[in-house]
Amino acid sequence: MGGAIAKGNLLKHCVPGSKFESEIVEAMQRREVEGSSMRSFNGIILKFPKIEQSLRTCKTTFDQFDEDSNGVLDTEELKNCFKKLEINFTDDEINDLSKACDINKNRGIEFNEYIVLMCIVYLLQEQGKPTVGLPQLEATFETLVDAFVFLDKNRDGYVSKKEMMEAMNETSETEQSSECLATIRFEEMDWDKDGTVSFKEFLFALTRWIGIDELEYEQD
Ligand SMILES: [Ca+2]
Ligand SMILES: [Ca+2]
Ligand SMILES: [Ca+2]
Repeated sequence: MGGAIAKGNLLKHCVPGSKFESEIVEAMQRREVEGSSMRSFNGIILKFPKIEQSLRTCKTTFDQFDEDSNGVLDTEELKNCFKKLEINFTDDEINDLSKACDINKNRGIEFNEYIVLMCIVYLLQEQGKPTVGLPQLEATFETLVDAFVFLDKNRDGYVSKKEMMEAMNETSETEQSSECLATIRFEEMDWDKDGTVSFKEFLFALTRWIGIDELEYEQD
């Protein structure tokens, strides 16, 4: 008895994360071959105001896609959004993406989740192809990808605490204070507390750092 019963469960255990998560890691690793134009962690922080400005301008497009104005994009609204932006994702892929980015698991994709989702779409699209249909936004997404590449020293698609320390030590004169700060920053990013920071976690932390997640929605 018992030999064949557990087959389905066994299979599940063999899959590392979702298919989608591993695609993000693979796309990041391909991009990492090109290296980063960033030279320091401070260099990334100095870009925050510009990143914030650019991301806030796409709140208008988000609101247009939010057809029933309830502050979130449900799957149907997201599908229409992809159609309008001419992003070629299958319905299944849109569902997976939506699930992966609906981090607080509520009713749909909020504005900060939309930013993360679009940046992941940008990363996953083949290079040289028009991606999210908004050139200024694409430049910002490239900056975010570039920043992650800078942090991921061993190019495995994840940022470890050691890599975060390394990145922050490169610019700081006082090693101890930067080590403490690196720990704080790392813990802010490692949302699921598994000891590594994925690109998705990095993006969510960034929307918090620049205050994008604090945008209020006018709702009844
Ligand atoms: Ca909606
Ligand atoms: Ca790494
Ligand atoms: Ca993590």
